[in-house]
Amino acid sequence: MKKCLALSGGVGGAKLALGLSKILAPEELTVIANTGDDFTHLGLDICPDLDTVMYTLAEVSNRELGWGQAGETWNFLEALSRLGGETWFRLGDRDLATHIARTSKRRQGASLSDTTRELCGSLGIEYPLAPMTDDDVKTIVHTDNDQTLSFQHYFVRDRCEPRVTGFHFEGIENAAPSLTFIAALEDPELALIVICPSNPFVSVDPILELPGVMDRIGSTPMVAVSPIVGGQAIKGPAAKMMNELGMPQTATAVAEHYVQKYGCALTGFFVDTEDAPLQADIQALGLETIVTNTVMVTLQDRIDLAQQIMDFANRL
Ligand code: FO1
Repeated sequence: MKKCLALSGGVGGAKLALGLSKILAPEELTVIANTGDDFTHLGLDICPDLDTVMYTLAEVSNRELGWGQAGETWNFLEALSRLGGETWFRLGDRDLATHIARTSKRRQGASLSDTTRELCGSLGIEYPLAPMTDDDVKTIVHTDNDQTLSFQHYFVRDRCEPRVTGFHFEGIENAAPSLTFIAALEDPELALIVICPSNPFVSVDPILELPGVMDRIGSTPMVAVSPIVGGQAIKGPAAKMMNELGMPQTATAVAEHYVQKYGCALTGFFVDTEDAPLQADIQALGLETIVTNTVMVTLQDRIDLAQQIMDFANRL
């Protein structure tokens, strides 16, 4: 059996995870989501990337917003606004139920992994989805006026406007991968690790930099899908961050970032047909470079990309 471990941030990763879930059985696919975006807001434990993947796998995600649930209503937020509450972080009514259910379970002592498993069960998801860690890891954004911002303040409150100079992941040195993550990495039938098309700096790096992850990857083949197509991110601030970090906004620069940090482990790199001219440069980094459609508009796009990735694993 060829098992796959998908590492995901938010929207882009969730799309590919859904595609993989359509061609693999539940015992063949584990999805690990970044938790560096997580924060406590209005007393609620919010886990954006976990929720985006969870709602996507349950096929109830709000595809216009990229977060929360389809058909969302906003009565809670309007009522909160009337009471002078904080409304910069928009919580829809259905989404609010997830945060309240999760927070209630967490306050009773449940781990984030156990809570996620219960929520996924309630949504009818058969595929294992787990946080990268059950410990507290927070992505902190460093900006050019020597400020540090929590991720959600940077991403939502300040609309990604501050110029970034770097990041650090508070608490990561004392954090351990979740048990589901470790079990997937140590599974002798693990055939492929997929770095989904997520933000390299704030979605992928927190997952791979967790102590105990890289040394467990060992010789397991790992591929990455570029989140940059034609110099742009499909969604989110990845290209803007690359520019501010002095990197070219190209798929090649993403490949270089991964090779520099995780070199030996990376075997292949998927770029969109628009970036076919970059194939030779990326091959020169020692990566088998596959050119295909990586822009997932339809469900079939998600499935086709997932199939291309598993075909790559079968060729190894
Ligand atoms: N992103 C926004 O740009 N604006 C919001 O108001 C917002 C609310 C929100 C509520 C719940 C949730 O799970 C995610 C939410 N996000 C919002 C996205 C969130 O900022 C994530 O960090 C992104 O998905 C980036 O990964």
